[in-house]
Amino acid sequence: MKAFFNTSSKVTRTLPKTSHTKIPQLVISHKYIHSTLSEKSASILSESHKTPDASSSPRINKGLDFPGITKTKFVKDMALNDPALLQPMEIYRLIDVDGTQFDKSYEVDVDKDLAIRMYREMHIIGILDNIMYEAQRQGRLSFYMVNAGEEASAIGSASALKPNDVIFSQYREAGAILHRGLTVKEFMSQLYANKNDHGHGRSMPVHYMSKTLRIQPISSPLATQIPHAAGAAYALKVLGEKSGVDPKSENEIDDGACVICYFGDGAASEGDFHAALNMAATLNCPVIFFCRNNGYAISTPTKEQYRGDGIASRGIGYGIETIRVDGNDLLAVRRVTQKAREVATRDKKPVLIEAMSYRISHHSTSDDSFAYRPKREVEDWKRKDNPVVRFRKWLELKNWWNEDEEAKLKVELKKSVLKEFSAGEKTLKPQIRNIFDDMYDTLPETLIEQRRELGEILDTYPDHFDLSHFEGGRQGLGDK
Ligand SMILES: Cc1ncc(C[n+]2csc(CCOP(=O)(O)OP(=O)(O)O)c2C)c(N)n1
Ligand SMILES: [Mg+2]
Repeated sequence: MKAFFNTSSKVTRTLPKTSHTKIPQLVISHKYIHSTLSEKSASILSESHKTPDASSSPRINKGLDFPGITKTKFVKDMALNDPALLQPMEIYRLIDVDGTQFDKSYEVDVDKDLAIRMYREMHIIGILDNIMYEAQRQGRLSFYMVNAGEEASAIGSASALKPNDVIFSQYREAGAILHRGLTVKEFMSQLYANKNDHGHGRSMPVHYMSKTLRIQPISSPLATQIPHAAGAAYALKVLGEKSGVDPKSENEIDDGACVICYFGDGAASEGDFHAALNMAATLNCPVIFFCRNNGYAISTPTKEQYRGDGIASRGIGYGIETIRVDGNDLLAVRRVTQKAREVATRDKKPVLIEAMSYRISHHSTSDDSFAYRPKREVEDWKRKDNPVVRFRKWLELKNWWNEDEEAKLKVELKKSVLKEFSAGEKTLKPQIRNIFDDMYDTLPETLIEQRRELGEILDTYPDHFDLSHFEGGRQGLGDK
């Protein structure tokens, strides 16, 4: 056995001395395989991508063609493929931590209006987070999840989408939802489960949705959105859905709509993730899988979640074009998502993006992260690389932003978010009949019976059930 596994004599432990160490131009590609395997394996692969030459290919000489793999060679040297020898996938960065342009080869396609809009959105999310976190602490809200540290990933990616692209989100992508057009009032209606909530108050806070904006409802069980997203993308392709933009106005071809599916590194540990990626790859679904790798799944750090090269390496394994991006760099995220969108819609196939970031906040209001990570680690991240500060530095270098505007913006936004907060909190809850409605087209006998029983209980014990906060009060049950 020992001899069988002892391959060290055949394998050198040095990493390949190629150009892989420098940050590449924007390439979303299976070329990762070439750039990450040991030199020896990479050369085998690149040769195998050439048109097979019957005289030099032992496989063709022997007339063999295994159906289960793409074309490769037979070798005499037996060696295990050791992932430790692979170069980790690089991270694309466009703007450096100090706000200067890192990838100077690219002309940023964001004008002042869009830049300021996205910067405002980053602040709206921050203010929303602060207010709602405090509201939960004061017992005015049951639950909340903060987005801090991931504003750039959410807003940058959403800015690359077209109106008919469907958004499937996990829960920490409020920035994407805001950018798509959900108003602060709508956020508050969902958080307070009031009568204006699109979900009729049935879900816990942060489960946003909007049919008109094509934002699918957030679902608590992790990763369920990933196969749904693959399926939705397949449907868009089959139905030939357009992107929703007048091609003439944008001076471009409309290759159709796609799906973007957000999920965390932890969700990528679920079986649904694997099923979805394989389905999307084999059925050629136009879906952008957008993984936010923020280092934690609640208290489980990524180093305890997996041994491979993050989540990106899994895309390659499924034959999906993949790119890793600096998730704290809004403009880099926008650019890679534009590229991913182009590939997904034009070539009708999935693309995987892994956005590297750090979860600054506790997981949720039910979590105290200092029980499992040092405060110092969080403070370091906040200080050294904050996506909002990085974007602001870029804006300032362009002379599009200054101290005064910053101060004014914060006051203005806090005022307007607080206004919606009070209004949302005071608005009546939906009619109580909503707990029975919408699951079935016509209410079945069993549910009619349950509704009748509930009415009886409410009538028997009126002092125990204060229905004054629900629209229509007792009458809102709709049983009489
Ligand atoms: C199927 C399932 N298992 C466990 C949970 C509990 N849970 C909620 S969020 C979470 C961590 C998810 O981490 P990640 O996907 O990395 O997202 P992040 O919170 O870091 O943004 C877990 C384990 C759940 N909601 N669903
Ligand atoms: Mg995570």
